[in-house]
Amino acid sequence: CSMVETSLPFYFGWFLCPTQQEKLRNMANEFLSAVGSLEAFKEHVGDFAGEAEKEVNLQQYFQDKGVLHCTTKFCDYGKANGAKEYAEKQVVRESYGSKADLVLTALFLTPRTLGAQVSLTEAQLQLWPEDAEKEAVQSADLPRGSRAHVTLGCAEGVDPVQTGLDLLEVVLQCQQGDKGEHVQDLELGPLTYYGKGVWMVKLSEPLNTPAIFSSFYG
Ligand code: ACK
Repeated sequence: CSMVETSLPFYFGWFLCPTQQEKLRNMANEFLSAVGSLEAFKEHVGDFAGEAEKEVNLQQYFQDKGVLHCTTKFCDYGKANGAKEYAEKQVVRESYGSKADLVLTALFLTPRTLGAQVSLTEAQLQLWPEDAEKEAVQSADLPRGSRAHVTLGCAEGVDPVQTGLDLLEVVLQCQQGDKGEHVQDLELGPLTYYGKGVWMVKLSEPLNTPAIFSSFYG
């Protein structure tokens, strides 16, 4: 009987507590101010604003995308591949509503997205879909969990799914031996330029942030 069938969410993920969201947003703002004021950034500003413009206000460039979270499985209300199987996994059911401590290890910005890199623990990887990385980059063998991120903002007209894809591109670049160009040490940590408007700061003090494993219906 279909009467008790439950509907599937838009996505599953870890949702940051309100105080942690504020803390992370502040950190992201600090990152934007620091990068935006660098001569090195101004030299590459064409990646963001087109050659004609000389300046870009990064705080205005990235638009807020709502509650800060780290997506585990995008379900699209059941339309996404493997959505039902994921929702029915024992570990997903048992973890639903439980707290996790996420470790944020880097902040990055590209002409498309602003995000934080999340380093998942073995236990957290149990909730990570097998094919999350393969689905995005078929041609490479990327470590499980390397797509894990928190979207902090997107350029106008850019969908948040892009944040994880931008992150994977950096991971791929590093895997292929291109470690980028160390620009300087910010207060947050060492800043690297990966070309094409991609900047990443590795946090010298990773941010530990409590989050709740749950789902979003929208
Ligand atoms: O920033 P995100 O991780 O990227 O959080 C949002 C959330 O689901 C709701 O849009 C993510 N998302 C959207 N489409 C996909 C997709 N095809 N694969 C993985 N994540 C997705 C988006």
